Formats: sequence, C-alpha cells, structure tokens
Amino acid sequence: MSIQYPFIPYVHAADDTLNPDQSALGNYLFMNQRRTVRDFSDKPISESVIRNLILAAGTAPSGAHKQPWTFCAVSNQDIKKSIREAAEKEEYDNYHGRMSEEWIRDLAPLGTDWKKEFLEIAPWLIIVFKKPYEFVNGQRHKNYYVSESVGIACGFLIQAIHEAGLICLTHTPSPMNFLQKILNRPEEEKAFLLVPVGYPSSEALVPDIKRKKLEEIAAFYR
Ligand code: IYR
Repeated sequence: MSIQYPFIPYVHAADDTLNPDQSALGNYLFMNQRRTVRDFSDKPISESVIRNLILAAGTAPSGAHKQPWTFCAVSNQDIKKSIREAAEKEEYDNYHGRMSEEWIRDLAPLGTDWKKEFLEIAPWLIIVFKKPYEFVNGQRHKNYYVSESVGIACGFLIQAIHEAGLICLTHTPSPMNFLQKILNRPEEEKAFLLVPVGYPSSEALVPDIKRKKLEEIAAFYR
C-alpha cells in the first residue's frame, strides 16, 4: 500500500513582469547558440558546479515520479583513462564493421571517428544511468517510462551546462555496459548517456550545420 502525497498550493515561479513572448524568443535565441563541441580544454571545473548541474537535471519529470536515474560524475584521471580505453575499443569495432554503410555515410559530414581523446581531456565526465527497476527496502520495484524520463533529464542537464557557459557532448559508445563495470554500479543501473563537460579549447571547431526550419519540425492545428 502506498501513501497518498499531501497536495499543497502550487507556487508559480514566473512573476507578472515576465513576458512569455520575450522570454520564449530570448530562450530560443540562447539555446540556438548551443553546439555540440568535441574539442575540450582541460581547464578545471569545481565540483560545486557539477553538483548544481546534476541537481537541475534531477528536476526533470519522470514516470510516477520514480526519478529512475543516477548521475555519476568522474574527474578522477585514472577512471577517465579506463573509460576512454574501453570506449575506444568499442568504437573502433563500430567504425570498422559494426555500423552499417549508411550510418557511416550519415556520420561522415560530422567528422566523428573512433578516437575519443576528449574522454581524458574534459575535466568531468557525467555518466547517466537509467534504472528500469530498483530496490526499495530490499523489494524490487518497477519504474515507468524510463527512457523517456532519463532522456528528459539529459535534456535538462544539457540546457543547464549551456546556461553555465560550459560545453558538452552527448557521447553514445555502444555497447556501453563497460561503464557499469568500470564505475562498479549495481545491476539495476544501465548506462544511458556519457556527457563530457568542460570549456571549449581555444581552437575548437564545429561543423557548419543548419537546424531544420520551424515548418519542417512543427505542424499547427488552429
Ligand atoms: N557512437 C559513435 C557513433 C556516433 C553515432 C551517432 I547517431 C552520432 O551522432 C555520432 C557518433 C561515436 O560516438 O562515435
């Protein structure tokens, strides 16, 4: 039997001086400056920054409010090295036969390859784990909409990183069960996304991509 939450008055964070027209446009213009960057500086970032980024990510909605995520923040150089070695091993195999020819062709314009030096250069790696189920007082409980929930939390994390003036990369080594082993995570935690966080190197380059137009990503039913 579960206990019903007490319901309390909602405190609306937006005050009357906020104009949705201005805020929505301002936020779009700001978010449109975010880029996925692969060239990191090794400039350190304090742990307190990372803690607040994770707290922001943890405000994401989740199925039945189960908050089915764990964020592992790594600044330890030896662990970063182990992660890089294991990720490069998997990615080498991906780029040399495991990915389809179409996939390789789709990635070619972005200039990615199996080498992942950023995993040792970025001051922090945040590894996001999803929990399809978890143990509460020794009892196994199922979680709901786990990938959706953790995906949304990752979105919040990426937004918070941009808001803090930092850069990140959504790295998807595959398969990524090596992360569970290296970080010694319990069996119910499955690696979901690896997010190196830092400052860009002074010579950082990004591909000159264009984003789809509103008409291409939206349909309105008035
Ligand atoms: N996981 C590989 C390949 C890769 C896949 C996609 I989809 C990308 O947008 C970028 C890379 C890697 O990280 O290199």
